[in-house]
Amino acid sequence: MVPPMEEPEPRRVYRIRVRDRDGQPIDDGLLLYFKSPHSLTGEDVLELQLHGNPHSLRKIISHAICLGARQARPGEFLYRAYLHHKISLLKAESLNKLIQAPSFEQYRSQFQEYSGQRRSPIELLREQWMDLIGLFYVALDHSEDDIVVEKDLILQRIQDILESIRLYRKAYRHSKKRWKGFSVLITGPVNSGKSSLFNRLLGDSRALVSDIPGTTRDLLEGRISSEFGDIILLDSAGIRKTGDDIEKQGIRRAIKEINDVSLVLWVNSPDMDSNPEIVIGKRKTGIVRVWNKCDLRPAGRGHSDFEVSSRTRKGISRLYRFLEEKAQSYYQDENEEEGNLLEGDLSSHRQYLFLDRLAKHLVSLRDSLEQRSWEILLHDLERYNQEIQLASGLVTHQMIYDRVFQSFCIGK
Ligand SMILES: Nc1nc2c(ncn2[C@@H]2O[C@H](COP(=O)(O)OP(=O)(O)OP(=O)(O)O)[C@@H](O)[C@H]2O)c(=O)[nH]1
Ligand SMILES: [Mg+2]
Repeated sequence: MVPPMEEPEPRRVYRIRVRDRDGQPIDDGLLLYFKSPHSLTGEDVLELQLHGNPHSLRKIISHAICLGARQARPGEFLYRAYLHHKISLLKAESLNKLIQAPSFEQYRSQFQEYSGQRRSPIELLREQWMDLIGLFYVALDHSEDDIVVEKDLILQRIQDILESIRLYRKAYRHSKKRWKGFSVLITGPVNSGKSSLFNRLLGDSRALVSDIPGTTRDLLEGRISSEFGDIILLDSAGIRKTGDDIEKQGIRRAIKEINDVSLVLWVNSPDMDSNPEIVIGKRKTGIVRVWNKCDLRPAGRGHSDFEVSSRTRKGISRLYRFLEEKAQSYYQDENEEEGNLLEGDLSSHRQYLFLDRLAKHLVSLRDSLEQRSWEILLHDLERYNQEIQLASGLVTHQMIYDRVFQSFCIGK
């Protein structure tokens, strides 16, 4: 694929010409070689910088696969970096969150943690935890001397950690919605042109469009990157009574999203007019009625909030501007609220679950403080401590990490 060469010199940029199997040139680009251990993953890494045409890239990737390569699994580069001690688990989770930030404000806030300007909640809690263990050691080592560690002091420390955990978990529940971004569900009866509208708004042919009712059977996500933050569009299966199992599942997914999204676009058309009863039953506000296919027949007076044609583009830019305005006020409100929240936020659901376990341990420790000796209490603490080290990424545990990294984007 590249001209035969000796092992390239590490960290030097080479100009290359990529050829297909018949020797025909298909792209020009740059090649960089990072020799182990001085690379992101800690392994030998060959980086090709090519023009972004998807057709040439597909050809080059499939040729590389024929030569024995394979595509990276989700999160695999970071996973390998983690295995080679190039990055800690906390840092990897922080980076994953950084990449997914739906607005610049959120990105900036997360970057403070990622770049080390602000410590992560788990790091702060780990310190509080270490202080607590320290007190137990002092109590045990000096139980015969005149240094007395009051159980009240320990109780207070435990309460402090429990309170921090409560606040971090609360903030995370709140921010989970925020990190989802401004989301818009496109729903309505079958065949009304939901997927066509989705494609039109994205300026892309992402969703399949056909005149066969029931074409879309799953939730499809697309992002519009506006200057205020991302608009996350969800195309969904048309809502109707059906005997088809897969379609039923798709409809259930669409209905489930109705309460979770920021806004619902209920799309009707002349051939498929219906009331959004299902939606109205589930949420009272944030439902916008869109009349599509207005090139066939305009909507009746007062029938809809927006009249569009995904085919001729009529009314699309008005709807687009409306979504942008909604996104702007959504992100403004969210940023104002964020100011009232605790500094720092958990980076993953794993951390959220871990804090729940930690809180349970602390409660049982607190409850047994009076009856147990220092030795037994310390023994319990050591047991919990192993879990903390594991959760904060200091000890390898293959199964946990496999799960964590699976939720990352491909190759990141
Ligand atoms: N004339 C006209 N036809 C349209 C318009 N939008 C969509 N269509 C046509 O309507 C048919 C259905 O379009 P889709 O976008 O697949 O509709 P859908 O609501 O996603 O359909 P399901 O996924 O099956 O529920 C297709 O034949 C489209 O070409 C429009 O604005 N005007
Ligand atoms: Mg569809």
